[in-house]
Amino acid sequence: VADTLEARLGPHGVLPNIFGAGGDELLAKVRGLHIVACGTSYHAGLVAKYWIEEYAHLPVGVEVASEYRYRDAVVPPDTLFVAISQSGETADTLAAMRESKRRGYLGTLAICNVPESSVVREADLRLMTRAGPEIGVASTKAFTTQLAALALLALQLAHQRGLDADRYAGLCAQLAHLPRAIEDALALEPAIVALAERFIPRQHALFLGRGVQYPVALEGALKLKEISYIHAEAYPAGELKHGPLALVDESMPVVAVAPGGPLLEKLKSNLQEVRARGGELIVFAEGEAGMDGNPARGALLRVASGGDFIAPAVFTVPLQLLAYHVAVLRGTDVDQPRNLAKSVTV
Ligand code: F1P
Repeated sequence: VADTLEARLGPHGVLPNIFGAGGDELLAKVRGLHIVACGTSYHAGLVAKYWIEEYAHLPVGVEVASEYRYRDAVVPPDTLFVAISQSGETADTLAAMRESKRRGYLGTLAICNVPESSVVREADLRLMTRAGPEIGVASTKAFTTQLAALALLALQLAHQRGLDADRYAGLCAQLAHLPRAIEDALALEPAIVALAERFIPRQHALFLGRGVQYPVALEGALKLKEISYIHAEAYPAGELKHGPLALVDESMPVVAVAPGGPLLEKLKSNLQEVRARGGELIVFAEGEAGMDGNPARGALLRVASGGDFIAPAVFTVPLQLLAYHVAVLRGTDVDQPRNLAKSVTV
């Protein structure tokens, strides 16, 4: 993540033309974005939607690439097509980008880790994530570096659209702090090893998030599925009562990723619903969120978010560590999960 930000985020904000020659001019014309990606990269796109809509007030659509090209997407004027891909060779993402060229977008932007990849070569603008080689099949540093790159995009768009200067400076300072905040999150590892034990006898787990932490819950559930083979699903916590609550009993671990701001109170009341049904709550939170009244059953892991803007990238790390340690304890191959390929090129 430090490499992703280096020479791109200066003391006064995002540096000029980090998206390529003419990039700033093109971004200044953008009136909306369509983000298309697969798997983990799709979850990064969902986080970017929250950021760009909140800070730049631009509408953002996010879609899995495997669906995008098989439907007639409506493309409003001056929409930017954004492809996110670690490998830059994922067949669905590449095909979606090629299809986008027939659909009248303002231009295409690739957020990618491999400079010589097809997605990068064919895009008008590009921002390399500089994650280095991904050894494992399941994306981990690919995701956090994609978030860092997308945060730069959100800041640039917001700045161009007149975001208040103090707020812009505050968000830039948070982003500059992200590498350090991730180091602090990595230091939670011993506590996470202890948490992982709770999942060993389990076959299922629910992940809950709210706001920008909902895509982080999706990513946490995906990591657990991919490398430990525990069936995990993620929901926005407010959706619990619309179905998934029926699954909750004392054998269901429920992992909650607490948001900052007013949504925290909303999450707490959602967690009461889980507690009332005997579910085992495992809460990742900045403070005491959701654990008041019942510390006996469940666990609280305190994460220093470094601020609401960078919180999704920071909270991802303990969830990745959780999936990793559950997989190690269950004896699965964390680098090469069964049935999966690093790059899905067909
Ligand atoms: C997309 C992806 C990864 C996942 C796995 C299969 O790849 O779904 O997120 O971890 O490796 O492919 P990419 O387009 O980001 O390379």
